[in-house]
Amino acid sequence: MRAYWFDNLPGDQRELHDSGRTVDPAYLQNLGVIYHHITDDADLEKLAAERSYKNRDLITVSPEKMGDVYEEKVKSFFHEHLHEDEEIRYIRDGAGFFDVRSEGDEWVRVYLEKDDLMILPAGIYHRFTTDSKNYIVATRLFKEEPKWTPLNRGPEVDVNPFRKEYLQSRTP
Ligand code: KMT
Ligand code: NI
Repeated sequence: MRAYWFDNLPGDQRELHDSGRTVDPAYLQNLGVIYHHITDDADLEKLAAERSYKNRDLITVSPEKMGDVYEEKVKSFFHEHLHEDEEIRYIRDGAGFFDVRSEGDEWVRVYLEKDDLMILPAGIYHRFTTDSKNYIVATRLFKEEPKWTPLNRGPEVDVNPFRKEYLQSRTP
């Protein structure tokens, strides 16, 4: 895992967009983002049990797996959105970028590779993209029923109860 401020420069979303300014793990923690490096199945099971993640699936995002719709999918994952539940991703192969909004509404880019697990809190605005290798395999964990509905950023979603609760949790 590596986190840094997104450079906001034009160019393909899959490029690094590294401004050269690092974001430290404590800052991510303040945003409510939880990170673990997990190399042992037992540790994953422990975390899943502790946090009541009862369901999971495995997703591969690649042109080989997705065919013609790959480019379209990658663009859609990159639309800024939030969920009314945690988003948990455990990377099993390849790599990708999760961008999360900072307190000042800037993008923090989080680069995740194999064995990285990240939990995004409900209500945080974020987006995802593969990197220039166009390949990631991830386990998606969820508490109850899979609820993948992305709520795209906009005036209505800005006042969503989960958004409000998230903002309150961030400001002491
Ligand atoms: C998401 O939430 O954007 C995704 O599930 C993308 C694939 S997970 C690496
Ligand atoms: Ni999401």
